[in-house]
Amino acid sequence: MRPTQAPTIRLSDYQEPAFWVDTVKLSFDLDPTATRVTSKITFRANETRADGPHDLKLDGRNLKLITASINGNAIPADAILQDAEGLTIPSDLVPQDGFVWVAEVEINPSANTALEGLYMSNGMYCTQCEAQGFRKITFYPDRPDVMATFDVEIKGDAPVLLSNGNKLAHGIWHDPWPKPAYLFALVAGDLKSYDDTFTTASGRHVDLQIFVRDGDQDKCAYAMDALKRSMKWDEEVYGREYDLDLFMIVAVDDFNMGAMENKGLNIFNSKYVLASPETATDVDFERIEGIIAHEYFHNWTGNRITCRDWFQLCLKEGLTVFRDQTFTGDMRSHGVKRIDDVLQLRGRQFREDAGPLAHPVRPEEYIEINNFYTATVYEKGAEVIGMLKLLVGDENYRKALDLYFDRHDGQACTIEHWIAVFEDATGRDLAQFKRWYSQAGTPIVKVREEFANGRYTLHLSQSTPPTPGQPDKLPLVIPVRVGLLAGDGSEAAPKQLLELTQSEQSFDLGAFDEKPVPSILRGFSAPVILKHDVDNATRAFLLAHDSDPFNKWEAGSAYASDMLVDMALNDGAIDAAYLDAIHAVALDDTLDPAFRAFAVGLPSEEEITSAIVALGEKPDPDAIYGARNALSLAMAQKMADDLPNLYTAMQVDGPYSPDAEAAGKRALASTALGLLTKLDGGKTAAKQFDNADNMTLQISALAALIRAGAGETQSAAFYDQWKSDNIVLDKWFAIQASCATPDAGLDIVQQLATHPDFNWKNPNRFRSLIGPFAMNPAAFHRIDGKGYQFLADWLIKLDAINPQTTARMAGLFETWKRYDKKRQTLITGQLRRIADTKNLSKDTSEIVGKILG
Ligand code: 0A1
Ligand code: ZN
Repeated sequence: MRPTQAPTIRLSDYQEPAFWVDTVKLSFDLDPTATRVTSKITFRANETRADGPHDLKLDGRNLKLITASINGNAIPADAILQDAEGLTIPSDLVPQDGFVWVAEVEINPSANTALEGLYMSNGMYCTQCEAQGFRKITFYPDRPDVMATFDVEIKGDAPVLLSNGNKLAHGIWHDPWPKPAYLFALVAGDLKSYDDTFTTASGRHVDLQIFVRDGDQDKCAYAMDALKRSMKWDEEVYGREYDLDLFMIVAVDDFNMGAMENKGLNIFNSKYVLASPETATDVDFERIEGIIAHEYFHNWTGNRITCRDWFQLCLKEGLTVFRDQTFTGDMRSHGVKRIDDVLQLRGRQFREDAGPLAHPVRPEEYIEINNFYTATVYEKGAEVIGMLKLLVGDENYRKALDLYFDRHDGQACTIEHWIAVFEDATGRDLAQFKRWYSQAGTPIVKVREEFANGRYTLHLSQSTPPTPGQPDKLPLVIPVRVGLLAGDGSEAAPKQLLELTQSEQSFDLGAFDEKPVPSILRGFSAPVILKHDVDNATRAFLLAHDSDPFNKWEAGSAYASDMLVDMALNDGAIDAAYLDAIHAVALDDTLDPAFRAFAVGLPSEEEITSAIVALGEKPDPDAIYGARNALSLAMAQKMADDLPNLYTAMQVDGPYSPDAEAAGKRALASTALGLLTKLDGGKTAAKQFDNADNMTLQISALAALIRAGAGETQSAAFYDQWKSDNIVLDKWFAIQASCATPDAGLDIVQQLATHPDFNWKNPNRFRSLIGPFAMNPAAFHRIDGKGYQFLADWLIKLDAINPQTTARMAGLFETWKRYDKKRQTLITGQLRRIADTKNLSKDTSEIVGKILG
């Protein structure tokens, strides 16, 4: 492997800057290929840095420097040391107690295909500055602990000229809240706005605006409603009010991530804003609600209190994800939301934690920070907050958060500050708990039950497997929520929270007449792998009786998973008792349809693969695909008489509404449709497709047909109907790649990659084809290695124009060690080919290097 040239940045090397910044004035003269940016920056000495005199070091990439001055004195060109990463002005030209820096630079937004800094998207100017994009706009100490107020003037022809803060005049903006440069934003273009207002708890009138392309205004109502609900929720649940006169959201089509929380001017990937019943599914509506909330919540957790350095990313992301998850639970159903979140966590974060890219929630080193916007930082980061809340209790959690906002408003903080507010607010020592931030890997908790002399005891042990760079692990504080069920399914004792802090620990749970059935790790109270030998009868019992929705679902899911593993590895048989149990759940009208949809949906091929790997076996993607198909066919046959009724009962009358209840019904109807399609040759699905008046019904019918190896007519009709709507067209690409049968998959995606609408330079379009294909295990892991070659070809091509998205997608190869020798050789061959590519970005080089180990 080619050694990477880029330096490693370490948390232990953190040093405050030599100069702080108080104010920034920016003036933009917009031009698609030659935008001029003038910056006037007031620097102040950092009194704690007595190790001077200090040079002035400013970050800057791809900038053409026109002029620079300090306190009005032009700096001679030969006194400026400039390289690819920035410039240095020697200390003798830098007044050490503070000075005003003025510079003019020229940049080329049209040439910016990496979508970091200032770039063009469909004729509009927009920015992305997190993590280090501001340095592509002008020279600056581009680090989050440097916080300043910003004044911005934008000159350009566009009718809409936006930046952060409050609007003073057309193109003139003032942001009174000191912020790091990564929260800077600018948007200019021919945009239309969808407007509303919000009055905060203390009576501040806030104008709300969502900016979109002309014609898309009628797809903003849901996002606006979600925004208003988020604003209210943050006031009610966290006591946090909005702090400007204006809150704006802009939808852009070319965006590397989901959305960005720039102060007062959130920029969104258009697919997470625009929604109508005809174009967006129930899942899209829920995601839009969650992401709108997430970005809005950052106003306090991220913007008012930001991160001292990028190692502290989880300080804002873990907390903000936790907040958006709670919000969605409050808006919909906590039980169902928890199942969904854990599925994501296991599918993405456990996978990451078990492979070569494993890293702690607070990493200690990186080469490219953009590579650390990971499931571990975000999702495991949120789990850590959830555990903390569970351990200290709801009231103490609120007390600690109040203290956090009081104490640190306007500051750039670390995890140490965060932990300290909990220690100070609760008096609890969190030194051991803090290991969750530094120790990578998913802990394994083993359970042994003992019932002796009428007393019931749980013996728990914990261990965390080694991860790269961390061979030895210490015990963590693991909150284990436990319920005990009596033989009739009732709760035999009040539920308890056990705190597992040692490697091995026993918990005497009291005296009982008969051995209770434990329901362990209720609500998935900690992000661990639970190992507990439970027989199928107990699983069926828990599936029928557990009052905890998560564990009720988990019992059925584990039952199915064990069976599928046995089928895939040993040609094992289908257990009739499972079919009985799941049949009963499917028809149980006392249960929420959304819950039933999760319970009846089988574990994914990815989940079955992980379960096989956990047994130390090699997964065979075809056998897994076959086992899953066989079990769902058996389920369909078992429920044959009831499926049509269930399907009919779950139809929602009246105009489409994305609310949780209607969405839950449609989710169960779609599960039923998937099973029905196995019995009726696609008749019901074809009918649903023809009659669908909303995207949820239309696409679920198409998916069922494609999975059955059919649906060609419908796919063509879908394309014709939606070819001018990019967000829907992405779905068309994705559904064909993800639902393709193993044999057909590669041909289909190869053909789609030559489709005139496969505009691969657009990250959404690229992801919509390449991602779902690589997550379709039996199609991707073809034994001839052509799936791997396809992915590698596209990663190499994309890296030349967009390193960030390429690096993220290179992570699709992270599981190569799970597979047999032949596949391992094929995958590593492709990884080496990528690594050896000339001028490979440091983003992709870091990821591929780590995956290869
Ligand atoms: N902070 C944003 C996501 C985001 C992160 C990185 C980006 O570029 C590297 C862009 C956006 C969020 O959490 O929503
Ligand atoms: Zn975020």
